[in-house]
Amino acid sequence: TLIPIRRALLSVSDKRGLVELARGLSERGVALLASGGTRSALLDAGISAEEVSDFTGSPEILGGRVKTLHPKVHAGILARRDVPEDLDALTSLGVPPVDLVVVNLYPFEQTVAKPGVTLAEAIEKIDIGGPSLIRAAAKNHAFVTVLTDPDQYPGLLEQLERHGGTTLAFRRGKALEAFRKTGHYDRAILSYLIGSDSNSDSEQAGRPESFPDELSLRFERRTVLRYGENPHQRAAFYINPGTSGPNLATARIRHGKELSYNNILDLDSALRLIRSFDRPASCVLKHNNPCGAAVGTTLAEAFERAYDGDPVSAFGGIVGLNRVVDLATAERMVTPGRFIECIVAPGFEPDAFEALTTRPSWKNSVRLLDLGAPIGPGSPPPVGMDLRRVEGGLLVQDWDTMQADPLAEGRVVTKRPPNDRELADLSFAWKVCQAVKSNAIVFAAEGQVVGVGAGQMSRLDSVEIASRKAGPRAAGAVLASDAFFPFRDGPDAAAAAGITAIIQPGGSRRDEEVIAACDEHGIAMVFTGRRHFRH
Ligand code: 93A
Repeated sequence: TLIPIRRALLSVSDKRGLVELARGLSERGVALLASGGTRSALLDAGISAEEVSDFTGSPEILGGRVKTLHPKVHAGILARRDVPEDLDALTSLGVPPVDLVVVNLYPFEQTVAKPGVTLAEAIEKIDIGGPSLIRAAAKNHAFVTVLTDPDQYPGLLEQLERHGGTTLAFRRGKALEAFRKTGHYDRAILSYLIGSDSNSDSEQAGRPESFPDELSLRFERRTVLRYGENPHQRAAFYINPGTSGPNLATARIRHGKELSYNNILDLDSALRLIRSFDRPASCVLKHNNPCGAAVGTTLAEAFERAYDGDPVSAFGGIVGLNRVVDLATAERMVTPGRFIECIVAPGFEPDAFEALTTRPSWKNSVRLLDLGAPIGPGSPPPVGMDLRRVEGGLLVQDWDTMQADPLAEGRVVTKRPPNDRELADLSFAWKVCQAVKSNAIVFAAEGQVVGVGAGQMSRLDSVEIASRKAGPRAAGAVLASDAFFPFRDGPDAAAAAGITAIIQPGGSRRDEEVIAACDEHGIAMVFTGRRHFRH
């Protein structure tokens, strides 16, 4: 599998390292072939190379649009060295095999990143010959070596020094890199062209027909994770580079071990929950559902009441906060008997950071994630769209966002309207409910979650779980439901637990029956007209 290199084709835009590489190849007796600009650069350095146009007998034409696109060039790269017919074809063309292809592409991304670049300028930077050379060499990597980046040059010279040729493992590695590069290059062209499309009809925007055929958002691998949801699953975390937060790409770990797959999922839900609140707010996540959430006059109070909502479940939870963590809040977190796995917040005061990272029982296990940006209803909306993998495909939808004031669009449907205290709690519970898995039921009182029923197949079961969690605290509390009640049994169970007001989207065939049940129980009910399923 060791292949010596006798002839190399060089065609590079980025001329870094070119001269050193060419000199190294020349010294080892490799014949060099180069496109116009590349050859000039070599001649300037005193290295001789044959010009591609002399090799093919065809001059560069169309202002350089066609310079290496020639059967002689591609035959020399693509011929299988173990197929006699391929070798015969080379002989009859009078073409020697090319064993090494060194290409880097027109700088498309750098060009379109410049302000004021025109479409025509961008299009001229779409490299055609370069990717063809790269893909041909990568396809034939059983015999041919392809280099696509100056950083790879020293490695090649080392191979030649050590083995007198390239190993299959080396060629295969570079071929993978090559296809990664050309794939990335085409995606960059596509995103640019989608972004610069001035024909998009504004009336069409948002209609399913106006969805792009391909998704243009870029994903870049941030880290390989230890494992996925379970230890037998491999996993990695990909981010959208260049976004402005607050999100998990802009957030930075300030302390603690690396995040796990499940940590990241929980942190995402924590951010979704706290971003709905203006007032100091905090939540505790377990298995991607909030077991506690609260607002307060201070952050310390909000945290205390969030943790206290269900202190048994909260142990080992993920805590989200929408204010910079101060010492008072940190001290409540490190209270003996409490344990938190991750804390995400817009920042940490130095004394709070100190308190959270020096306690012996804590410092090795807690992870502190700094959002580096404020979070709340005024934060920039999430970028791109919500993507979710299914076997054989991908589901794409808009992010489920929360209205700044859900009550503003709501309508009271019962005889008794909610009082001011109930209104405040309904708004609070509705915002929390958006972050709970369906069927979602949230009981809340005085800006504190007192019971949650999550992920049940029957809405009634969720009500019963929430009321069991709340116990006596359900008396006088309000209820939020992420979707309509299909029957009156849910409100009946809520009334039995002591619930005095309900917020839900409405829209059931049996709305009348459900409203009548609430009127019977003296419950005040608001329809929001907006559903927040979360699966
Ligand atoms: O315009 S092209 O797509 N037509 C070609 O046939 C072609 N062959 C190589 N651009 C082409 N290239 C690119 O030219 C290479 O990918 C490289 O980026 C650049 C090197 O040109 P020069 O050697 O003239 O500086």
